[in-house]
Amino acid sequence: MMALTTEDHVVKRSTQCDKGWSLHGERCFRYFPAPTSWAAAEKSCLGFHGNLASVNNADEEHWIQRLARKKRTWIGGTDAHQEGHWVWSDGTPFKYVNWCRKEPNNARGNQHCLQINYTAKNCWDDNNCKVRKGYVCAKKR
Ligand SMILES: [Ca+2]
Ligand SMILES: [Ca+2]
Repeated sequence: MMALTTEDHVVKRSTQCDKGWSLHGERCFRYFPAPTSWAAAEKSCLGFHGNLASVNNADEEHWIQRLARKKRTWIGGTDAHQEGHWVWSDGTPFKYVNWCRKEPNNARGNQHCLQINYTAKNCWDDNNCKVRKGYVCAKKR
């Protein structure tokens, strides 16, 4: 049996994702289908040393849409800290957006978390954070 050097391990880690995670760009992504509140989903992602996914461009969004099988899914956007001020839980600047028409509408004054794959257009909606749905985590590879 050939012994792996430390260097081999380093190379492997830098080019691949952990089992169950998929590489896209510089990050590893994973879809979790179990219905989960937004806060519990973020906590789950933190447990993997990641966050709920941020989306920075249309290419990344299409990747995440497919990963989530076009189902309504939590990702890392939230305006819970300040109404109307959307941030990503991983600290990425909130620049790219794909809101559905008339969204975010903060319905009933109680929608502070971002779901994707909303309506046939697969656009974004703000929803009640306590609603349970699948989620996508992302972390640096
Ligand atoms: Ca809101
Ligand atoms: Ca809404």
